[in-house]
Amino acid sequence: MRLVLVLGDQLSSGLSALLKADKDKDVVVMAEVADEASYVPHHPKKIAFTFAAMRKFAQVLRADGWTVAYTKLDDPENSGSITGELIRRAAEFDAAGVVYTEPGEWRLIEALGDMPLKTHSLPDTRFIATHQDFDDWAEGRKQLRMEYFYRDMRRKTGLLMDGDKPEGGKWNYDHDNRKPAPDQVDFGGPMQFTPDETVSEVLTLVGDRFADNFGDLEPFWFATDTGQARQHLAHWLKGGLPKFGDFQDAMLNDNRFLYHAIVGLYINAGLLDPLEVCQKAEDAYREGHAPLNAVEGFIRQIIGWREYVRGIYFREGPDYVTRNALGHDRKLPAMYWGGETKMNCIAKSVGQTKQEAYAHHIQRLMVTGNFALLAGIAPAEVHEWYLAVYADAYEWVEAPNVIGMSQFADNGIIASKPYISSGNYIHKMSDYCGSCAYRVQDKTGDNACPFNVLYWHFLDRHRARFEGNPRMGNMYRVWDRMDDARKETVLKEAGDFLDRMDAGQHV
Ligand code: FAD
Ligand code: DLZ
Ligand code: SF4
Repeated sequence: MRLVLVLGDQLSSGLSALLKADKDKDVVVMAEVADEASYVPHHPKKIAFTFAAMRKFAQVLRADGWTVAYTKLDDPENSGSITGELIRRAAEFDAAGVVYTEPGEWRLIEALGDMPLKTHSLPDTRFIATHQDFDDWAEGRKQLRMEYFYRDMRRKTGLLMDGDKPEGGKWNYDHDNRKPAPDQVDFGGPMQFTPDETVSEVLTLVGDRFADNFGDLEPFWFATDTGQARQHLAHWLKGGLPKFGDFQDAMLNDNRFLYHAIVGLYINAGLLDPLEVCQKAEDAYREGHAPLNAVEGFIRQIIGWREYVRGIYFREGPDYVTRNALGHDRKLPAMYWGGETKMNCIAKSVGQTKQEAYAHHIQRLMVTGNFALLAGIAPAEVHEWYLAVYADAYEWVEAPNVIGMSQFADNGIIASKPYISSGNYIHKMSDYCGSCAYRVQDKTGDNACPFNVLYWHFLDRHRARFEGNPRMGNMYRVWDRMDDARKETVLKEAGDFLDRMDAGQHV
């Protein structure tokens, strides 16, 4: 007999390791372990979600006839690591070896490969593109543009295709998306689930063991099994999808979710299948329930961006997370861990992250990510923060988004130019600035929005690298037209702001 490892983000009945195993002979190993729960200080909601979903998936497997050796975090025998549990279970069952589906993180891939057991690693077939598919696509290209990769994924899946042409005649309808924040949101947000017995037990455990981690454990409302995740999806397809595209980039003080799907955590953990999710979104379009701009935009995020960033993570290798092309070395300020800040956009994005283990894409990219990049925070610290605080964060998807897309630390593999903006963009897309202690209209002075001065500080200090970038020429031309006294004031105010922030002052 062999052991079949099922990790906390592999909770899918169609997992390649399960398909390869023999239900009558093999033993499934699942383990809640200190190593996984603390390699970064995960948000307590993320830990509770993972453990609850693991426990429920073990019940499903048992009901389906599998023998499951499940280790709870507080089991006295718990060795504290995935490899430790496999070695212990191999001795217990006299197993000939371990079969597993490739984990989504180099750290674990390496640890499993180094075990003193016979191992058999299988590809993770829950993705559309294999590593080979991605490498074949990337090979010989000067620039790895997501848009072209995405078109291949559309052809491969047949999603939103009209023969060999894209539905509606265009591949990408982003032009119709990205409207500013609406006055009213007519969707009530994600479906919320009352904790059942399994979830309640986990909440007690996590509350006891991870009380010091950043993040509110309760109220806890996530779906924790496939049935619930499907109900949640159906609820969103009906009420959220039709306006998903229009308001994809908008941010509001009093609405954390707008029209977002909040499905990343369910897909990444294996509770929902990405193709099933996309197929249901396409059905909504074909039935006339949702417009093409919304459905195409949503499907692009999943078969485009999600697959693309995974391709980059595995192509670039284990050192990707240590890259720091811009040489940034500032410490992550306390405001990211809930410390007070006068910047309302940061306070709101971090505040909802603390409460929900969730922020949507533009909050991640253009508020917390933008600020970290402008301020020159060490990318490794930014990466650890994102990996810890979001319920959908696993390194294969988080690192390319943070190291690459958001912090430009991979020197432009993912982003052709840094995602930076002054306060103006945040003002246009949100209602944050109206209730901020700073004034977004002020370009300099005591009350000026810090993004306004940091923006120029960033461009000025990285001039040698970016002034030749054709997409950034305009920015440098505007800077160059400013008179010297004004430039000096901007740079001094930005420097003073960073000094005050470093000194732990309330900025
Ligand atoms: P929606 O906005 O409703 O989008 C639908 C789905 O599309 C998402 O659930 C996700 O599966 C997929 N998707 C959208 N954008 C991306 C993207 N850029 N990369 C990969 N998948 C995408 N996503 C994660 O799943 N885990 C992360 O740890 C993560 N970290 C991020 C860090 C930064 C700095 C940025 C800018 C983005 C990050 N993203 C991450 C991508 C994106 O922000 C989240 O997938 C999304 O906010 C999840 O919320 P949702 O399910 O409501 O998504
Ligand atoms: C995120 C997470 C946490 C918090 N805990 C566990 C755990 O105790 N056991 C487990 O098998 N998986 C856990 N996970 C998910 C893993 O960290 C994830 O499988 C790897 O990071 C690879 O993506
Ligand atoms: Fe953020 Fe500046 Fe707007 Fe304040 S004024 S919310 S700091 S962008």
